[in-house]
Amino acid sequence: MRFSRLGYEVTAVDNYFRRDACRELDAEMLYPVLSLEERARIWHEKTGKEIKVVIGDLSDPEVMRSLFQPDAIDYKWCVDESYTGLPDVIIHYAEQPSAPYSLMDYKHADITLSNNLRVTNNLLFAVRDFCRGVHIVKLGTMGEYGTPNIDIEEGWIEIEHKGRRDTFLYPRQASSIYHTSKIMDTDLMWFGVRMWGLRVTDLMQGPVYGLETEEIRIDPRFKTIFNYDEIFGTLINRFITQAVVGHPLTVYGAGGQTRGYLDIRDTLQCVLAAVENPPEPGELTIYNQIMETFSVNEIAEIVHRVGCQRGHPVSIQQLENPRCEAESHYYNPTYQGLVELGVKPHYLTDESVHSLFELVEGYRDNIREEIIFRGIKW
Ligand code: USQ
Repeated sequence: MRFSRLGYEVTAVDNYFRRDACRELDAEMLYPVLSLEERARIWHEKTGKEIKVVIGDLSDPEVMRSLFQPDAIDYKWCVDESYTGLPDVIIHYAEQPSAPYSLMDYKHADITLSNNLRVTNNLLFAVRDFCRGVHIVKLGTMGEYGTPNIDIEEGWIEIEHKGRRDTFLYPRQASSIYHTSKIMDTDLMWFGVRMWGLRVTDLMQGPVYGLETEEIRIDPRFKTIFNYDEIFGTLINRFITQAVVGHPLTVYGAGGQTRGYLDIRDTLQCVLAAVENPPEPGELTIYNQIMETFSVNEIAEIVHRVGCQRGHPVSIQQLENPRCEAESHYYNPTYQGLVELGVKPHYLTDESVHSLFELVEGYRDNIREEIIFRGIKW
């Protein structure tokens, strides 16, 4: 919707993986979200702009490749006669995104690895075979780096070894099968860049929070998916939902786990900045897509403070950590690249937490306490 508003011709491809998984795992979203087709129809009604929707599973190479056959998508609506039907930019979000999901059992680990790696591989080959000049924007994750005891650079590190120097991908060591699949994605992309001169931007994103985008103001039915359950919910969204329903905030272990966070509005700004600043052919550009860092305890304190101000009896509970991760560690990532491209961060202030509370409070009756914590173990 953001790109469409800015005048880009957009095609969205999805197989409803996440919605289906939410239903199967009894981890429903905070509110229902319309189908892509419905949203595209309302978008057209409200803005006069068209978003093409294709429903298909991109882990099937034939489905992926069909998108690159110029006749596959009806593009006659395009007035520019030089238009080929092939994209200029591909934004690759088509992945199983949850760490707990990937560690539920061997089947979910298998779904995660096969979906994520096959989609990435299918994309690489389709781009190699049909449109090498296209810019791929790939959603990576800060979790690829893990929590090393040295500063985290933006993607690359220069190493001096026995008197010689070279630049390498920054060392990766993830703590879930999901995060490990993203390391493998990065390796696949880097291979395509080196072998075939592809142009790739990898966005190393931290946990996202919030649900308020500019598009909601056009119509509230454009809200994005919001999960608060243990599998698909991320920390800040979860804590705010817990506070609203009177469930103790679920701090895992000692709560010193520090991560880089960002507001959903900044996610959109970052993807746009990446699209507007493409790398050269044969270049892999990596940005750390976070705006500030917090420990779990710091987030719990903010949510506790603001929740109490709003009349919620918020309590904090330290649970035995179901994950295998460092609970007290050094964390100093660099994240200047996207800000230098003009991204203006929205920070997590008491005021912004108040507005998140307000939005979630509106759906209080939908919150199901029993899906908040079930203890999926690593
Ligand atoms: N945590 C708690 N209590 C909870 C939930 C989480 O203490 O109730 C802790 C976790 O143990 C972890 C931290 O909070 O240390 C963040 O957990 P999260 O569930 O918010 O985020 P994570 O599993 O790391 O994954 C999320 C997204 C994933 C994205 C990643 C960015 O689901 O798609 O890649 O954030 S990052 O973590 O930077 O790799």
